[in-house]
Amino acid sequence: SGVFLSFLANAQEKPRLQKKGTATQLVVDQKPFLILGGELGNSSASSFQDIERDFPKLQKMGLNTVLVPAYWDLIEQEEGKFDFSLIDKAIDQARKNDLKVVFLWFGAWKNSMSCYAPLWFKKDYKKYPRAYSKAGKPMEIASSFSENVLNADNKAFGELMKHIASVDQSQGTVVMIQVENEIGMLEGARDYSKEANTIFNAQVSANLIQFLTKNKKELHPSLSEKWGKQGFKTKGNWQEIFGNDLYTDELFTAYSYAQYVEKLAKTARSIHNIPLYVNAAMNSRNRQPGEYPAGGPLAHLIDIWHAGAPSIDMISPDLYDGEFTTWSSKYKLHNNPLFVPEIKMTQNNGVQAFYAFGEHDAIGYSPFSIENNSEAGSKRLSEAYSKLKELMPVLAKYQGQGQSKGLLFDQKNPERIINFDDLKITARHFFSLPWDPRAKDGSVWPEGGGLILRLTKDEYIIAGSGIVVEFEKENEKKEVQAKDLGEDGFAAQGGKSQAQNSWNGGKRAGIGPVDEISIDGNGKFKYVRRLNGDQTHQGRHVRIGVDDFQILHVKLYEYQ
Ligand code: N0T
Repeated sequence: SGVFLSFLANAQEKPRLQKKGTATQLVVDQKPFLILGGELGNSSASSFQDIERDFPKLQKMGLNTVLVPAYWDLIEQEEGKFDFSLIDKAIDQARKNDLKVVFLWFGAWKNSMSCYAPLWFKKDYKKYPRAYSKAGKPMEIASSFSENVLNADNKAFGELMKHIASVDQSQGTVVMIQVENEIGMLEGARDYSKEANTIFNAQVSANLIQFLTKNKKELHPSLSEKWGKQGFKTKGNWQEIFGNDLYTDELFTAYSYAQYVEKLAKTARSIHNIPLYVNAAMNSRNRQPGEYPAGGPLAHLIDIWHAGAPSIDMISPDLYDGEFTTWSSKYKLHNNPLFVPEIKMTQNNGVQAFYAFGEHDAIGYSPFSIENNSEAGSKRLSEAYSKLKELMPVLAKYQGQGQSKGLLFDQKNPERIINFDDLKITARHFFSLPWDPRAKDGSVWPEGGGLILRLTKDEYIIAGSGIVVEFEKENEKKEVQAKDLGEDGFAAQGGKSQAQNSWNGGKRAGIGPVDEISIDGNGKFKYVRRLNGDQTHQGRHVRIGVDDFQILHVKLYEYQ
């Protein structure tokens, strides 16, 4: 049986990424997997009791994955002595609660700072030097230019990976690793230590220039513009090649962090080869490099990160500033899949998750400090996640072919028009229908959102919460929308009625059956109930109220 067991162990394929059209899928237990996640607050995985208390709650909330810090200071309190009991506890509790785990390596840097470095490391600042501000002030930020820093960090990280390999080789509970946390330089855009200054004033590495030259046509527009202003020079120091400004300092910082991270990534790959990513604090609110963590794995620095850290699979945004559609789209790039490891916890997380998967074929979505979710927030999220769990096999099948769109609406952006085939599909916030008192009484609209998936030319899945969708042929000329009518479909008041619609001939799109469905683990649709009459505005639209999440299966037809 030993032979048989080892066969089984080898047959367990490790979590991995695979390309499908324009999408990148995370494959877990041999199947494409969407991370319906949540990240623990920073200190919540530092005690057995907390882990035991919180993980069952997370399962109830509908998560399938939890993002858990792995703290260097607790793993290696004494130099060279490693303690993985908290890691084991998290893995054990995850298995008991049917959760997958992403470990976050809080190593040399956490939000730029080195607060998670063990005390023996912090105290020995001669051996483990700091980054310096422009004024020459040493900071609580380990220098990325120090071999000693790298070796100490890399050694502990390697031990962590060895430990994970030894306990998880045959199970695949740990699905990804985040290397460090929100790397980036603060107070200024770069380190001004002696080592850093020397490299800053020396020739830019030939490897970097080669990479940028080879990928010149596909560079991020902000980099290509900056480099272009200097005439795409290929020889010189950082300022000669990229110009003399703060953003050049930032490029330099990014490349140094990326090269450092590459060493850790290689260590991980050689021990236990599962997907690796780095996360970034955003350059939002008009801040300059150094006001936000400079040189982190930000979209405008993606090429620098790719050049320095080719073993990292993706750069992932931590989103705390709202405007989810704007910020998420910056990170779904031709060369980067979207994974949202952190997002501010709000009542809108559920609809945002739908949007991320529907619009960007996201790998996952994960609100921060998830164990502290309010009761109302937990309820919304668990409803959303349970529907997304059902949708998972269907989304996986259609990912990467441009068959789905995300919907996300609020008061300011209540509408989106989508074209598939010869259809014009108008999707709106549910409160664009003036029928619900909350639409007009001054209440702040909850975000409405979901996804629309084209199964075939006349068959769609519409899922989410708080949305209303109308179908018409592109060449149809409709002057009165359902929202102009009363809830009964009759003119709400004199003056605007369907009778005003002019007609230019041609075919019209009709709504056939609209069924609420559930979906089984193999992606098979199961009828729950037929929605018709008042629930489709007598065949005028398809909708999901703001208080529920639903999956609807819609068949269309055409008539003349
Ligand atoms: C995040 C988290 C945690 C409205 C902050 C976000 C986590 C780290 N940093 O709670 O510390 O470990 O990755 C920084 C952006 C906050 C902006 C808030 C503005």
